[in-house]
Amino acid sequence: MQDWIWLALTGVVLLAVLVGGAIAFSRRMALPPPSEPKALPTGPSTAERFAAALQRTRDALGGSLRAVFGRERADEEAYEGLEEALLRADCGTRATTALLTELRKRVSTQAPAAELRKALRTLVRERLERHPTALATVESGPLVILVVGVNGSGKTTTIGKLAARYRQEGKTVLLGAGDTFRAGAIEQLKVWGERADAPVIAHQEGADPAAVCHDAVQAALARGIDVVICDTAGRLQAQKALMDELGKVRKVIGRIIPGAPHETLLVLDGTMGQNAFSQARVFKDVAGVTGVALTKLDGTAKGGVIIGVSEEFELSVKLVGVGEKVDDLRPFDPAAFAGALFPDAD
Ligand SMILES: Nc1nc2c(ncn2[C@@H]2O[C@H](COP(=O)(O)OP(=O)(O)OP(=O)(O)O)[C@@H](O)[C@H]2O)c(=O)[nH]1
Ligand SMILES: [Mg+2]
Repeated sequence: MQDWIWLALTGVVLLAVLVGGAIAFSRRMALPPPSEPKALPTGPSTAERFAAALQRTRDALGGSLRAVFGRERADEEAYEGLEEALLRADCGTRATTALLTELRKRVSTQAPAAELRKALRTLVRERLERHPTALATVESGPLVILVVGVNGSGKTTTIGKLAARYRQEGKTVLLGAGDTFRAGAIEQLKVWGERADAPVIAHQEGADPAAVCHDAVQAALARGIDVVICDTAGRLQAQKALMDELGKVRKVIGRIIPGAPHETLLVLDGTMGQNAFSQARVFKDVAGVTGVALTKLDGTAKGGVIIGVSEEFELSVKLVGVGEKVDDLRPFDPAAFAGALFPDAD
């Protein structure tokens, strides 16, 4: 009889240990919990943020444009003034030429120069709308986004903000700490991961970035995550070996999910001006860039880069950074951008 009681007691204890262990294990594996979307702090609308972020660019353009638009006729001198102003705002020669050629067709030299303002606004919007500005989506399985760019352009910050945006939409997000090169990079991404409520897959400093991205995508698949965003170390477009490394990362990701990465975002520092053009040229070729995130628009008078890069490389700007905070990333909106750059009155 006593043996029977001991046997039953041992059975109960064993069962409790097993069930407890299973619960603890499943909690650890179920990352992230299907928690409610994290709301971003509500702030001004995209149009307002664009207008504020483009203040410096507008100021730089302002004086010369006022003089152009104030002329009696859209004559040769008006066009010369316009050309100078667009080049100064870093639109680049190709975009400037294309804009002026089209404007000449739309606005007669006999028309008041004031008509140029509206025509330019419409034209800039139209040209920017030629390329899709929305981020890629996938039917099923994780959407994989690879983020590349030169040192300090704002990659990690943009990843953090983007993760927060997806979380706000109710999507689950996982981050891959593919910058194993710079000291503190992994920690920085983890801080953003915590802020955005997105787990981070990381290896040691110095590890192979392709291996990290591999594990991140695998983990996202296994956990049924909606979006995986992989960080990479900053690299100069002239560093061949480092540029080639991006090719390897892409290949490894593509082997797990054919067609991935679905989006390769080139993060360009908006304050860089002309250098952004050479970055876009090399990264587009080597890393298969599908879109641009232009950061630090709030701190630059060179916002025309958006027009230039989009025109020259047929690359759409998809995201714009307008500050350092978590909600300071906006989907690119050509109408809001053109409206803010060439307002009806200034
Ligand atoms: N004002 C402003 N600052 C920004 C923006 N985006 C990023 N930054 C700042 O730019 C600096 C560099 O950002 P990171 O995200 O660390 O850049 P990174 O490209 O990851 O840098 P590396 O990893 O060193 O190559 C940080 O101080 C950011 O706060 C933006 O849209 N506006
Ligand atoms: Mg970084």
